[in-house]
Amino acid sequence: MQVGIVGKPNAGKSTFFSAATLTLVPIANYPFTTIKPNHGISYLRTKCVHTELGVEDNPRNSKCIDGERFIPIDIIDLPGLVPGASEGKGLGNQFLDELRKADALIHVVDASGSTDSEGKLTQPGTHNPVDDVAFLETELKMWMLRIVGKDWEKIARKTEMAGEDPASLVSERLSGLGVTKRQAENGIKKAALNGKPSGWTREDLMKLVEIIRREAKPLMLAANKIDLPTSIGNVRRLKQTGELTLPVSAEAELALRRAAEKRLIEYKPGDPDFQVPSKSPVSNEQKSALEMIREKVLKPIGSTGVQACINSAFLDLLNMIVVYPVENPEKFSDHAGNILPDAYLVPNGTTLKELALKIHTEIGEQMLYGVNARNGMRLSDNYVLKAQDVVSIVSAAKRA
Ligand SMILES: Nc1nc2c(ncn2[C@@H]2O[C@H](COP(=O)(O)OP(=O)(O)OP(=O)(O)O)[C@@H](O)[C@H]2O)c(=O)[nH]1
Ligand SMILES: [Mg+2]
Repeated sequence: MQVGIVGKPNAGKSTFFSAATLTLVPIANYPFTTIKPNHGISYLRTKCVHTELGVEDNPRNSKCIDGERFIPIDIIDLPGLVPGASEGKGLGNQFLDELRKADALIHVVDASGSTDSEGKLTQPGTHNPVDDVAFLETELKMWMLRIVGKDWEKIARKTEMAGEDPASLVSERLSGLGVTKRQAENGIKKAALNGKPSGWTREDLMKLVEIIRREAKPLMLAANKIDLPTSIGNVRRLKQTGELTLPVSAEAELALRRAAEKRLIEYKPGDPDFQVPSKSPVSNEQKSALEMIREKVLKPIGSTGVQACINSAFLDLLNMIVVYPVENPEKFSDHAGNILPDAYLVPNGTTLKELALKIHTEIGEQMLYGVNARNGMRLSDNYVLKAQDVVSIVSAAKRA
């Protein structure tokens, strides 16, 4: 699974990325600091079931720290986009193609209003961040339009002659972006495009890609720089756009994670607070900087918001759940005896059979039945998985 970080320059995308991945990337208070995309690994955080089941676990595909399961996800930080990027302004939108594989997007917005629409510093509170939401969505739309609309009339005619349906045409053109035929069908219906595709205008296509973008690349807002006083009112305004919006201080998260890495504090991504161990080598200066984060960010918003965004991107935007497949339902283990080895992120609505196929094609194809490891009850292959399920799949196929 992959999430893309987008937004105008100087909004804090790379700070968010660096905080989420704990990697070093260029960060600076001027536009276009990032000139090529950064790829990294971050983690979705969820309560691990091992505590509830009363066992010690040996995670393989994920990590378990203090009863919290961290499941790896891919994250990409893009160079900033400015209004008119689709016509080549700024760095243009040449990097949007990097988002082809992204399942969801986090739009990092400078909620403090201290950077203008091109990311240049301005008096805090003077820029309205709501404007950034509209322009970014326009750029995404133009990106998709460019892909779907190239030689549209000619290609649409050809497919009409071949008797191919419009949804196949649209989904084929956007298949590189992971757009499915069902999404194309829904889009065509919602955009009320009834006539022949060769007759669809640019406006028709624009309407269509806007709808498809919302489904295929759902987006949420990270209202960043919440530590600055001008952000507070703007978070409310950003929420009014109707987009899922969470308050964030990427800078605070980066500072806390770096401090934790140096063992100055105890802190895990997503924690509501940090602790200073008695033997911590923290200086007075560091202590007061950390205290400031506590007062300005952790206390008012409950966390720095970075982990909350990553979780929300998968659990809310993409409506996914975490499940734990095991081989031995009594021991909650795999064949090597590792307890609760894997945590899988799957779309809500996934059946046991679909999970089995995801784990291994043959195991899925030859699946006999499943077992709910919590109570030993048998589950049929069309059982719809629930969040935090621990399930065993019994198959005629042997595991390697
Ligand atoms: N106060 C405050 N400043 C932040 C926060 N996050 C980032 N910044 C600052 O915002 C500036 C821009 O940060 P970057 O992470 O480089 O921004 P970007 O969006 O990646 O910018 P480009 O790469 O130019 O597109 C830097 O000076 C950061 O220190 C935050 O949560 N609070
Ligand atoms: Mg950057």
